[in-house]
Amino acid sequence: MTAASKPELISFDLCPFVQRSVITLLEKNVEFDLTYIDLANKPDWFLAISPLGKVPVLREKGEVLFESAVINEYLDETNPPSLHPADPLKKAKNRAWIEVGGNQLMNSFRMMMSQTEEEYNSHREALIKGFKLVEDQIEGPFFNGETFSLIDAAWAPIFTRLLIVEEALGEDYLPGYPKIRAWAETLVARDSVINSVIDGFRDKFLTYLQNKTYNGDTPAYLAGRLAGSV
Ligand SMILES: N[C@@H](CCC(=O)N[C@@H](CS)C(=O)NCC(=O)O)C(=O)O
Repeated sequence: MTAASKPELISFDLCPFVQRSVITLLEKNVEFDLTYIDLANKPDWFLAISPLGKVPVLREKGEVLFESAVINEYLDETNPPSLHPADPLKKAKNRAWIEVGGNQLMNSFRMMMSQTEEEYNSHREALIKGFKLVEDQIEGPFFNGETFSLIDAAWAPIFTRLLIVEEALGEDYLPGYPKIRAWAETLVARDSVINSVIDGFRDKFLTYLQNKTYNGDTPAYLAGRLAGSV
């Protein structure tokens, strides 16, 4: 592959959805370029190609792909062997649970961005409830057993962030879910997951949460709890 034909992933440095695609590219040993943008100040060229104004966007062969799950399916099809289970029913179920992973990412994001303790507790409850049905789906050590799959790439970014915040706050976001806990720990220790985030991710992520304010300069709930932890 020549340098000019490398796929280009448009990214924001803390984005979990981008991380899903970076993990997939790394698992498949695909050479790629990462272009970072500031989501608070989206460049015109990005708005001109991104229908939803969201990252990740993959530029490939002069075309534009968006939506992390779709990008990952494309990367999977074009870079065999597939990271999906071969059985169509199992594959379909994996895709459905990838969708649940997107939902859980949003639940954890809402929890972390909460303005007040009340809001935080309500999002925390939704997050923990959202894990309930997943617990019985995991074969371990990965979702489908011994083999790393696309669904593992989709869920790993949730655990990258949750485990950092758990450790910083002394929280437990996986109470009574031993299989999810073991799955999370397996995923965050994997090379492709470790290498899918920027250097110093932990501190940058905690600093981002610490600096979160609302109504001008009121610290968000976790910003208050995390004060001084980085
Ligand atoms: N469903 C999308 C979600 C992507 C997403 O929400 N990206 C965030 C950053 S992590 C974004 O670009 N937000 C910008 C905005 O909403 O204006 C995917 O899976 O790719």
